[in-house]
Amino acid sequence: MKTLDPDQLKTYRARGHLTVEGIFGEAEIRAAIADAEIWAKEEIGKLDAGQQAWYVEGAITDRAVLRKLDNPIYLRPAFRSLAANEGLLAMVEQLIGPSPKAFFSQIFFKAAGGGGPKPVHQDNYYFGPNDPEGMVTVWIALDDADEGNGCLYYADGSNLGATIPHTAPEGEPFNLLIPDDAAAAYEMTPAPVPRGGVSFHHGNTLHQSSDNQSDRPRRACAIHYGNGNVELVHSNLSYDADVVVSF
Ligand SMILES: O=C(O)CCC(=O)C(=O)O
Repeated sequence: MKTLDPDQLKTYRARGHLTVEGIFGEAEIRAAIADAEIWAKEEIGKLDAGQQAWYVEGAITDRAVLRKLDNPIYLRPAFRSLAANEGLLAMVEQLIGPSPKAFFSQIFFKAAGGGGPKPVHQDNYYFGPNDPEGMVTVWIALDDADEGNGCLYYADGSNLGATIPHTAPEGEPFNLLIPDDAAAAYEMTPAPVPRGGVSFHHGNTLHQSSDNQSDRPRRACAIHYGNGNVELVHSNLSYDADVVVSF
């Protein structure tokens, strides 16, 4: 089984993120995408007005397009099997310690032709773990993600700093972000990831993604793991303890 080598661990500790290509094979990725698309069709009609504001991208075309779906690891076997991948879990344990549990997971659809941006933020501000070193986000590229279709951008080394106060735009209490003047102090570096690869990021690492103006989707699955001792003690959004999956 492939694990992270000392250089990769050093890179992660210094920059707060690390890209590893080829963790998942084409068959697993295809199965996950097929399931995500079926699930999205089922869910989009069920959303009430409040949920639509958060989950639907209104402006792309006259057709509503889902922005994201929550908790695929808990709800969908195709995604649970990605999260349970033995090699992936070994890497997660190298980064945060033993007995990982997935607190939350999300599929981001970032549709072709206008899938919206995600502003600069730190995942630890959202989750509020008792141990900031104990959380890692595993961001699985379901499509090739690059600067053209809205890959992630990171502020290298921001994992070594503290969490910064976030604010939420009027009417979007869920969209916690670093205000523009504070975010402008950081240089953001693109982190392209080929389909089937993973970008790991530390909970304090500042990151963002731009909109997708290409004609290619940029679908991804983010899994937020903590080690076995992590508890979310001061989270700024509410997370359901019943959907935590331990590995
Ligand atoms: O995929 C995106 O555009 C945002 C992902 C993100 O913020 C995360 O995985 O923490």
